[in-house]
Amino acid sequence: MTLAEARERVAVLQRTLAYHNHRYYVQDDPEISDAEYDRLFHELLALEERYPELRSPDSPTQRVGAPARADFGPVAHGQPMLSLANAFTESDVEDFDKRVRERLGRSAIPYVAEPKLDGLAISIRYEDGRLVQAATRGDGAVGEDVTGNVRTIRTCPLKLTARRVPGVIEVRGEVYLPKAGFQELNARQEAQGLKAFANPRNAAAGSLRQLDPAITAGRPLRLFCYGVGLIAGWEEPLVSQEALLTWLRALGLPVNPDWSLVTGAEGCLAYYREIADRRKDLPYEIDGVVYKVNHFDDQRALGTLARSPRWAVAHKFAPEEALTQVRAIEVQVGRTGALTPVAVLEPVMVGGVTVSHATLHNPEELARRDVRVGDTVRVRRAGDVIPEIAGVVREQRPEGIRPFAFPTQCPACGAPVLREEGVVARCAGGLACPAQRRQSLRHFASRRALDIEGLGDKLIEQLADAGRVVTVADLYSLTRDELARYERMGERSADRVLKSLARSRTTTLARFLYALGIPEVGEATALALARHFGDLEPLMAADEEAFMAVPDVGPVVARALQTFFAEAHNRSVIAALRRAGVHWEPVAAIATQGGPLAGKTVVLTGVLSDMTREEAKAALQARGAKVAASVSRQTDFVIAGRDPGGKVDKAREWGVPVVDEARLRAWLNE
Ligand code: 9MJ
Repeated sequence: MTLAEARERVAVLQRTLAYHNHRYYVQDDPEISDAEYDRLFHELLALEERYPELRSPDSPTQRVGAPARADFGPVAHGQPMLSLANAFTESDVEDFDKRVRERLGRSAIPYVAEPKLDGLAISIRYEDGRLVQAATRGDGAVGEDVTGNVRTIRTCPLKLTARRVPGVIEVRGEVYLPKAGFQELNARQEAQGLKAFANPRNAAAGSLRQLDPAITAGRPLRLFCYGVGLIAGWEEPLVSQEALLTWLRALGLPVNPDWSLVTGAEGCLAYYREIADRRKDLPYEIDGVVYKVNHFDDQRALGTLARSPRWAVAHKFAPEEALTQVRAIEVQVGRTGALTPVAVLEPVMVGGVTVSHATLHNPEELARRDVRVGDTVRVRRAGDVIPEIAGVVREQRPEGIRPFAFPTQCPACGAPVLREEGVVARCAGGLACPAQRRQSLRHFASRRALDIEGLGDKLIEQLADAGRVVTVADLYSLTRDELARYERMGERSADRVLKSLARSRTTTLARFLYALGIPEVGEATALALARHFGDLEPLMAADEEAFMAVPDVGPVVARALQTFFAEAHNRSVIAALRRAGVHWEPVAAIATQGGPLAGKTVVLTGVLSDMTREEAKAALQARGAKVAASVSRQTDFVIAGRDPGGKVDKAREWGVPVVDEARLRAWLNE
């Protein structure tokens, strides 16, 4: 090869590798296998070694690691984002209207009726007409920052177009994928060999939670606005939902045109029927309609319950059903060995989504319904939930088919199946069962547990089946060379897994407890345990009674905890994890890093009911917050107790979010 030829080849390789790097790290959507990438990479390395003058600083061989990824920091909503109570029947709607009439002491109530989009609720904050922040609903008080992604939604204005706009406005709406966009996206996913999304809602949610706005930008997301939260710097009163929708449009925001002003329950129900008729022709997916009392002074008079307003209700469409045949019944093995029967179905469309599996919950439920292979069944899907079998069409049962015989041996390992007092059937194999091994590894590595990126299903399956990784502690002895030899792996993937494993060694006690996969212990319980005991030693030394002293831990969970920690095998896995370097800060010491309060400037005002101002101040500072005496533009939140006084008015004027004591307590407990 001449120098000229080498120069040309190096240029091609550099460009090609840069492209595939971007696909892999940034788009999370590789086009070529790791092995192919490694081959190209090594070809380039060899050429650059032979001709050092061709090695440039921006060559892929000179780059270390992947681009940094943003995260979804917390955003406190200036006004809570409400959710809606549900109505399922006409009489539920009549009851709703009756309650409204009685409370207001009037009849013939005007309502605004709107289609209820099946998307993702969002709050978008404009300051002086410019989009400054967008957040998901979260728990209603605090959501996740998705500004970069919302900015890519083509129908979402970055700047309000009206001549006069409020100083601050939080616009509330729904991000969704139109039906056509959903089909287009899924066709693209499939063409690229990626998994199709089950429904438009999932697709919209997945798109909005992309770490790279470039990906979100490629998704055909849309927005409809239907409400407001905080408004500041705006003198004109808003009198009704009808006026609000008109005003939002005038500001340049997209508003669904299919709303209508109706009167009384009768008007609501007529609207419902009309929309139900038009549903399949609408360009967007809906799961019902919403009725809102039109006048805002009536809304204020009615007030809001814990999470949802008394002045609105979501009238949901009935779940959709379809008939299909049961091809097979499979028994899946969970991480704790629980066996779940699942019906494998002749694929069928249910409400616009293809369904091929339905859960049968547990052996008792399966026996009660007597679902058999070959049966014709009614499959039901309501909104987001996992499809289920609503019933068997007995008249269509073929002759001679037998009831399903629930296995007495685990289908994955052959160990005996134990039937516990309740309804659960469990494989007795423990970690000798490859299916349980796989599931416990999957759980351990999952995002909310130790978050080991790159340790995917395929790799877990190979590691577990080869017997290389039996307990989760074995993960930490994996080497680069060893990992790179597994199917679909390469040096790059091996490095990624090792890097994530190294990162996972530093964790929190709550995550660690959750990751252990103790039966009955979910994230919330793990957190409560971590807070109560502070560290692992006192927790492992506790007895049932001591566990019961933890908030929300009852006898069942206490028993499960004691059984788990009494088991010698579990203790040895925990010891091995610690020897491998897995560690955390004792809980009381968690202070200034991360957390919703780190680096925030807050102002306290009013009387707090379960701590003094000084105590609150110390607790806030311990979590990295700065506590200021007065409200300014730099203030992130005002925390208001009883009788708060002028600081809250000042906050509203500046558009600074005001949160209550319950929110403060939640943050302090985080
Ligand atoms: C949807 N999902 O289309 C509301 N919604 O109002 C409409 N949601 C809502 N309104 C108050 N049209 C809380 C939620």
